Amino acid sequence: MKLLVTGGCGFIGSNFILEMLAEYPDLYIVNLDLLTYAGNFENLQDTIPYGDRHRFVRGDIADRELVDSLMCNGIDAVVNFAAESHVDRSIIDASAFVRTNVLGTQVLLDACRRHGVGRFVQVSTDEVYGSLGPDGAFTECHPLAPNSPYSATKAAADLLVRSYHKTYGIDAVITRCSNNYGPYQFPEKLIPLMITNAMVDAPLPVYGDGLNVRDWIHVRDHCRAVDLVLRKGCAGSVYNVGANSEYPNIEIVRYILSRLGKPESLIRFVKDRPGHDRRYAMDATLIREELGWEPEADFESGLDQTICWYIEHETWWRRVKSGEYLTYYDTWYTERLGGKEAGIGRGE
Ligand code: NAD
Ligand code: TDX
Repeated sequence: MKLLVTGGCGFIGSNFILEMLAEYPDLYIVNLDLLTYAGNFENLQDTIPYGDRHRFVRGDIADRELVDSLMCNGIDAVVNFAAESHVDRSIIDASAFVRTNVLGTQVLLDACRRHGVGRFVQVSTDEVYGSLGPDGAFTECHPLAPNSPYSATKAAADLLVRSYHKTYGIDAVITRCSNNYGPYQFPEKLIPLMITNAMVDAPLPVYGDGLNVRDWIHVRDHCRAVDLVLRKGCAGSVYNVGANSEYPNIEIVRYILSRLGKPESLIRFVKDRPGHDRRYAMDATLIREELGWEPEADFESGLDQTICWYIEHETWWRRVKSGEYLTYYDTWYTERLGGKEAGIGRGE
């Protein structure tokens, strides 16, 4: 099988490629990634032993010519991880989100159509459903009600995928997963941001009252779900993915501090994220019952392993937390934390 994986140098894409190469000796992967601020070729160092079974192409999923040239070389299936993925950045400027998440998906779908690609997997998110009250969980039938520019572009992409299936008969499937954690996550997201800030005694910015709830899943469990959907999912279906692991943000932040032996005085309750969804929770009954998927990681030990990974990979995240990251950190956190404190978070 020859698979085109987009966004394979990001957090989930790189974990997926490594898992897939190890699992399937007959699999060849073309990895199309633009290497934006979030893409890091270092994440794929462990693919070296796999030789030509992993081929990296630097480029844009919205570049029609390039995508066409890759697809005309006998691609059997596409897994689309490539995206602008951070809600806060989409609040600062949504332009790149519209280009990559919406236009990029359309370009990939058009190329699949032209070249008769057998299967298209769109990696989407629980955020397309909007926000939940204190009870219940999102099923695949929940109406789409995205609240951030990020989630609006992901929802738009999902609708394009649906329409290409209905209109042109493209064999497409959508996964919608809850919040991932694990190795190689970019330290702008809650868990790696809190771990890496705490490690250098920088303040930990918690939005609002810290009681927003997220439903956490280990990245490897998400990757196994995407693999199952790729191989066995029913064309035209949506599959929710989640591990029934809901926690308020503040509980996670306190847990990280206790594991690192750092004081809770590092916590700062800061101005909330605009449009901040209160709670996400996924009902993953369909993928469990239809495809037999089960999450393996338990949250506490998965988080402990993740904390250890960031302790052991300090060179990795220190390199990542430089350059463009500093500009972003200043733009988003300076006012929230006060100039001097933001400086500590950027490593001064
Ligand atoms: P990430 O930001 O870590 O990685 C995104 C990757 O896409 C990067 O390697 C980047 O270089 C690449 N990319 C961006 N624009 C591109 C373009 N125009 N052309 C080619 N490559 C481009 O994101 P992630 O957390 O790994 O998320 C991967 C996918 O999973 C996204 O589609 C996201 O919406 C979805 N998702 C993420 C989570 C989560 O908790 N992180 C949860 C559910 C769904
Ligand atoms: O500094 C922070 N302080 C804080 O309180 C950051 C960065 C986050 N938070 C809160 C906001 C959320 O309630 O933590 C929670 C998690 O935030 P993020 O890590 O930014 O994730 P979220 O907005 O929930 O979106 C994530 O899950 C769904 C991914 O980034 C998306 O790509 C995915 O689609």
